[in-house]
Amino acid sequence: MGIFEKFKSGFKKSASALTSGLRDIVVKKEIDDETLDKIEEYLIKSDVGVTASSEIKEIISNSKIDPKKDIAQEINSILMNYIVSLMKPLENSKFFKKKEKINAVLVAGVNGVGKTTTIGKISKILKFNGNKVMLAASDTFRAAAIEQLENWAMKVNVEITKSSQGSDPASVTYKAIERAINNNFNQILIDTAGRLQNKKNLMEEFKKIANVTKKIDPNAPHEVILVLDATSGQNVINQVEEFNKIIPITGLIMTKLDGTAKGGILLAVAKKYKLPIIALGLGEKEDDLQIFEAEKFAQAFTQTN
Ligand SMILES: Nc1nc2c(ncn2[C@@H]2O[C@H](COP(=O)(O)OP(=O)(O)OP(=O)(O)O)[C@@H](O)[C@H]2O)c(=O)[nH]1
Ligand SMILES: [Mg+2]
Repeated sequence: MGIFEKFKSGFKKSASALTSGLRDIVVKKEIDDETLDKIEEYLIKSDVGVTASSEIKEIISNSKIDPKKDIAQEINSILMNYIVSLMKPLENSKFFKKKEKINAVLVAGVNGVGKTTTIGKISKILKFNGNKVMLAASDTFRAAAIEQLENWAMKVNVEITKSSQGSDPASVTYKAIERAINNNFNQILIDTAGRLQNKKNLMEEFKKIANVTKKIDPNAPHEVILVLDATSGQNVINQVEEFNKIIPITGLIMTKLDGTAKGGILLAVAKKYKLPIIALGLGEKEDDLQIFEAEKFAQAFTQTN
């Protein structure tokens, strides 16, 4: 299976729910107000978000759709154009390119969203692009976290700096960056423990990890990536909001799009925050990461070619 097919099949649940849902609504030959309302309601139910849904409704209502054409298909292509124009500016493929200077990437997110797995997958691409990659095992909280990251380091053949469980995550981070700089690494990916966005002390600890990087390089962390789990639905909005308050997020990665019909949430996040989208997670294996491209996402989401 090629990467686009994988991407498309990963989205099957979200996309077929959406496209067949729309097809069921558009039964008449013309789009009247009742149909427009149903489309909007359906998009909101699909987690696309109120703002984007009402904009899409507006665009459909202002479009002169030829009743001789397949109306559901016409709506699908309006949806596709909408997604591309919203998300094209959010692409950031340069994230994966070779960096000349040290690039410290802090990876954050609530529990179990896929931070550690995503770091493994990202490392593989970064390394392939000629980067010398160091992982920092700064999740010292969960018992198996260090070992899990070590397994990924071994699998994709990159370095890791670790400490013992229960040690201070900020000090491991410091040690890892120092080691990376002294040994000419150009990428360092910092794995952090999962934390709920409403737990104040854990969010303070996160800030401390970010601040310690600045002691070595005032511009660090160069990237702060928030990992979001697509199966969490509307809750991801609140996660972006709260993490962003603690330290400005520079990019998003959405995982588990392979196992949910709730992929529409990415549109809602894009509309509300306009944050760069780095990549999408479509499975548990090392190659199950798609660098974000708006057209591909739109095609997969609307199941068009
Ligand atoms: N289906 C699917 N599973 C994923 C994806 N990304 C991660 N997972 C799985 O989700 C589970 C949690 O992944 P982790 O990488 O441990 O998540 P984490 O955010 O590091 O978790 P904590 O460190 O405990 O907060 C694991 O079973 C992963 O294999 C994805 O894109 N798709
Ligand atoms: Mg983890």
